[in-house]
Amino acid sequence: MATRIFGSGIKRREDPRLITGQAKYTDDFVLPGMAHLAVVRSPYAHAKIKGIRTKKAAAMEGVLGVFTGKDMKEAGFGPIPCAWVVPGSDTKTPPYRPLAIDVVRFAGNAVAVVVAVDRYGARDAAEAVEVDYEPLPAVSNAEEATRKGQPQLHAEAPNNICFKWNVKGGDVEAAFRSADVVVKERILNQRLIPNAIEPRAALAQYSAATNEVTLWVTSQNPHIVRFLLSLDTGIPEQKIRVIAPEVGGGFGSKIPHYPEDAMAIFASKMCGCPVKWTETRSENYRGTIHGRDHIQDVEMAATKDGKILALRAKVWANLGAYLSTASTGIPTILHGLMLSGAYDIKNIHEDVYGVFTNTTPTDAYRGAGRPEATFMVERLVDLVAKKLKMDPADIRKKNFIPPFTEGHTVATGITYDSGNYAGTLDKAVTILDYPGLRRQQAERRRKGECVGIGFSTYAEICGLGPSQVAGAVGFGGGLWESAIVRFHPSGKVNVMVGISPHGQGEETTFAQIVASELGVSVEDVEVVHGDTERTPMGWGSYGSRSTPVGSGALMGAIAKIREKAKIVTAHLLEAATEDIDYEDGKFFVKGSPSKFKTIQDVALMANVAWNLPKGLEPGLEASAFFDPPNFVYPFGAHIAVVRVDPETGEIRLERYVAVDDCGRVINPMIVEGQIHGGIVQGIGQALFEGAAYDENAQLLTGSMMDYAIPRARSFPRFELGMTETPTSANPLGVKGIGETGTIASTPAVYNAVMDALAPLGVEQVHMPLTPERVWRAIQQARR
Ligand code: MCN
Repeated sequence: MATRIFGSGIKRREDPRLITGQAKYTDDFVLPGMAHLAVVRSPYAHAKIKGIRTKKAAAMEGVLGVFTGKDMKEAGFGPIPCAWVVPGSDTKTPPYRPLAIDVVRFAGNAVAVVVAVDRYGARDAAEAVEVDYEPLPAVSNAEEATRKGQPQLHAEAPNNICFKWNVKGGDVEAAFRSADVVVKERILNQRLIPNAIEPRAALAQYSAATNEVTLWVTSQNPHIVRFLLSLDTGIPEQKIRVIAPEVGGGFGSKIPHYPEDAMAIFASKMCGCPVKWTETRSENYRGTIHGRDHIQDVEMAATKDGKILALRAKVWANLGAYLSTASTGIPTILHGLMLSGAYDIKNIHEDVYGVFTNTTPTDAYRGAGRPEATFMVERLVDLVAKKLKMDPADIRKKNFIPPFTEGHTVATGITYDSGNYAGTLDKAVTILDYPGLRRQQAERRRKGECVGIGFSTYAEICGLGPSQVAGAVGFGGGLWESAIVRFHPSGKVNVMVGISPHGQGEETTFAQIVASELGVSVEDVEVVHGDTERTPMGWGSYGSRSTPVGSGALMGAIAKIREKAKIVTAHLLEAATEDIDYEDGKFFVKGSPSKFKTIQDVALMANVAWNLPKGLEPGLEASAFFDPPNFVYPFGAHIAVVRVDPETGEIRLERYVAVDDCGRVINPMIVEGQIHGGIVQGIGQALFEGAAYDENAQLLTGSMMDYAIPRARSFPRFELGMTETPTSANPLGVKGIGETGTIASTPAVYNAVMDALAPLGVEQVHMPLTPERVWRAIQQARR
């Protein structure tokens, strides 16, 4: 049966294999003669490598080889490329060698690898590698790292500054001069550690005879990894096959091309056998990218009746010890350009310093840049409201960009596609019964309870494309997508896509699109992704782009299939092609719907080619590329209700209302799932999570015992609503939804807690709002 393109909440077809343990992840692959790789990592955050003694390890039973950075360099393996260099900022790109040669720059920096016949032997031998280090002073705080006299990480980056970038729109100075009120805050948008259930892994099979390699890897974007590997391994791109089998969550952390990808290939080449590396959880905490880590000094200017005039900020963005694949783009393009949020703020100025420190490199973590922007704006809007004694909902409404469908250019220079911000807030406020809730709050406050209501009305940028903009903002790749739709003689379909979903559900939604648009059942459509040899080029799944950009390519291929099907039908029914119409899987002669061919009839005839129009190519297959004309800008209103126990500092989330708008919704069940997961991750930042380093830049939160991630029992049932404001940036009018929850929920919950604590005189607590921090803040305010 044909299905609807929008609004069918069909169940995710990927789930049965995932929840019954039948899915195959990188670590599940076992190849004949496969060896295992273990990585020797620096225990110091900053040190000179005086020497590495490998003999003892090499002599251990089962060890096939022990290799250092020098060996890798001699074998022609170069530094890991950074794919994003911010234009106009004089970005410093010091080499990121997969294995450090002279100096280590963060605790966890790899210095050697051991290959052995089994995993345990490899780990034991890795411990027997002796490295002589000369420890150096280390720095982990980005602002501190820029000060004189601090340890220097890279000779080419004086004062550890990788880049200085700014965004300016309007006349900020004049706006601040004319303002009635100015509010200021120093925000520490803390470092987070992504926690995908599946840790990273890489399995390389190199053939010396052909100089070809296959790499199974935990990646969100195998085509990008192949491209970058061709630059650092010296193996030509057409001889590299990258396969991302099942990937157990990424949340951005599996975008980068990592040193271990190159190490596995190098080891396979050196040892002449397939080599597998799988991360331990503690390696994951130190060796996989982290996210956020901004120090933000922010000011907002407004009139006395609550009209926001300007936003000014200075940000120190911690990049870690080296540049990861996309790290420089996050605090600049994805953060700085979004400082208008959902509001009409005419004057904006932000200076961003990208700073090297002796910490794990940072890169994209769900939301990437937009959570840091949204928190800043949403917090400052609340501070203005507080100062003016305005209701936080009213001040937002007063400053929203009015509804628009044809594009709206904000002070940072970008053009939002469409929006109706007041629409989502109105709906959220209705779901919540806001006036009633405020009355209840007043009542409960009188009884001594600390209850707070917090708002976050966001607009975000996703659906990453167009490629022209990617080039202009320094991204070293394209941002288009491609798709192939292939009909088999039996009428069944394969769809090959360049995107690489890893939990988001496009195997279902893309099948839903094909089924609805071509009249086949969802079960007859197989979506193939995640293998550079089986799929056409694409730039991957991140930045909530798979649907806005990937569906554009899919719709292009579908249109071509329909056109060809009309030609074949016209021939078979002896009619003119322009007289053929299509509806519900049937191609028929206009006005005579009983004279028709199904897509399955056409697929059979096109494939057997017994009776086709003269000159028409056999086969029913089409390929299309889609480069969107703009990004997409989803938006919404989230409201949190919390209760704080003033005696313990414990926070209980009582209600959470989220009304989001991601344009037209393909699969509401999947969209709600994405919003749920996103909200939880954002609240993780507000209440639980935070990476901490000590004065020697040692990670103190290096395991799940020390780094708190949210659990299901911490949350009430989320109350969700939707509005649908289509975009014109793609044929289906869809915007991304994968990150909105994370972007919106952190400030909503934070603002709610601050609202709860306001009567006690608490003005600021740095995230995460752990009971201890909240309790201390209450004690301090009481004093
Ligand atoms: N969708 C829809 N209608 C829309 C928009 C989306 O039905 N209008 C559906 C899509 O077809 C898809 C899902 O919602 O099934 C998410 O689509 P999209 O917003 O395009 O996001 P991506 O597929 O590009 O996923 C990336 C996004 C990001 S950036 C992070 S980080 C993240 C996220 O998705 N990481 C995830 N969600 C995740 N979910 C899981 N399970 N695991 C991760 O690692």
